[in-house]
Amino acid sequence: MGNYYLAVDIGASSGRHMLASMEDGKMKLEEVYRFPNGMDNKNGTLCWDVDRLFTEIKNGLKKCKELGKIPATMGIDTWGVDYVLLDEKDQILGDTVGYRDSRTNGMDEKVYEKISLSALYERTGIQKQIFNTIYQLMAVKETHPEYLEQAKAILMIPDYFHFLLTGVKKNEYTNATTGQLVNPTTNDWDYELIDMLGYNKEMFQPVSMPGTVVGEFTQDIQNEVGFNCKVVLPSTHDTGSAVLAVPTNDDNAIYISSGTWSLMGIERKEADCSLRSMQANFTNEGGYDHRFRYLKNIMGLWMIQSVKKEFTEDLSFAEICERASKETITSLVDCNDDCFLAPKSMIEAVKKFCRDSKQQVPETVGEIAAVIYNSLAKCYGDTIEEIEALTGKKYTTIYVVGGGANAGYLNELTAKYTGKKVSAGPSEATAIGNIVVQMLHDGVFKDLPEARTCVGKSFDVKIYENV
Ligand code: ADP
Ligand code: LRH
Repeated sequence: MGNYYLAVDIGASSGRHMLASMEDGKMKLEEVYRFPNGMDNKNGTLCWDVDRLFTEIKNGLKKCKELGKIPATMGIDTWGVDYVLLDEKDQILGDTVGYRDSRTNGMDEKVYEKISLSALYERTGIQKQIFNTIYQLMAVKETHPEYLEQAKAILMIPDYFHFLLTGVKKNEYTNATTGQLVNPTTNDWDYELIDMLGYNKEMFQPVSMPGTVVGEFTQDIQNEVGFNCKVVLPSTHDTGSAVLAVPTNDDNAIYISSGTWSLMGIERKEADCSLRSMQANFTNEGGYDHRFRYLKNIMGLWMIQSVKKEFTEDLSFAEICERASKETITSLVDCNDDCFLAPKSMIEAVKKFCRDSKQQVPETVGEIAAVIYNSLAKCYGDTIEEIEALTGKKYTTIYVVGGGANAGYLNELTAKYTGKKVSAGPSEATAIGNIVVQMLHDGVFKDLPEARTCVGKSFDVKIYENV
């Protein structure tokens, strides 16, 4: 038995500790701990409870100790764009506001007073999302300029947890790029842009690549969890990790990292920061081995997660899929409409969209879910057409990874609306991709293609075809 490697993968809807080891040339994965996640409404502001999340991280580490499975290395990934500002005593300044909070409303205009939208895209390659770190920092500058002045460090959420574990502050590259403040040619902070916007340059740490050692557990953490461990940076942006576990080395593969969001795109060696690409709303997120994820953010299963919470019946995701599959309603909504980002009621938002666009208004659980699943799949179909037009290539297979790979009904619809073959799985791609980088660091694989081949033979995938 070789080493254990631990991925702590925290998505917007849940977090989990996954241990991996190699057995007979295959990767074996074991879930040791899972906990819920979501933004809390704190006096009208949507916030992450980072203290609770850190307690959960330690709980999962204690579980490894209990099982007698001590990892050689570990790394944490989370959703992108969110961060903490730390003062000189390493205390968080203000709340840890989540990306769905409305504080960024109008912050785009404030940013464009300093730099135009197209100039911003040209120098970062990052798609405009009103919640990008660049706009969040503008909201801080407008409402609490003193926080920016006092800040000695800005750490993205996984960077912050790594700091709490090791006492070492690092800004990991893949997650840093989601903020729209990194230059895709130098792969470093765009200090000129940061200056232009009047953000405090001093708070940014040097950018570190995935595979870099952060450090070992502090003595306090060792005492609390019962062991020491080396922390190695994975691709700390969850999407960056998920795409590393797409089980193919085919350059003509399209993936959907399907969870709270659906991230649909391809991998490229160079960023496309052209006007055409900006107009199509594609982004170039930084990845492991200088591979860019050229993709589109699609609202994703957040819509299903939200209606599930509102349904009076307590149904599983599988049951919701089942109900939807029996419906004949043909109404469709535009999943990327801002009205679905953080509505008071997702059910009402979906109904209103249908009503306003003069389509049948869904009423039952099955009808509401059917409208959402069909609309997502339709959006995948439209996005493929855009990718094919932008790259001038034809693609045959869509690789769906993440929790959404379990949604069989959605996979069938995806095959139907795109006309492509759908390969679904692995559903724990993010944790696997996180571990892949740790294993590459440890010399288990010589390079990423070898790791992806191993992922392909270690985990089951299901194929869906439009018949
Ligand atoms: P995140 O990492 O963003 O929190 P996950 O990758 O864990 O999200 O994916 C969670 C989503 O996967 C759920 O919101 C749900 O829609 C979908 N899902 C998971 N299991 C199933 C299932 N058995 N059937 C249908 N959908 C599922
Ligand atoms: C998916 C994700 C996505 C970001 C969003 C904030 O979890 O990281 O890539 O755009 O969350």
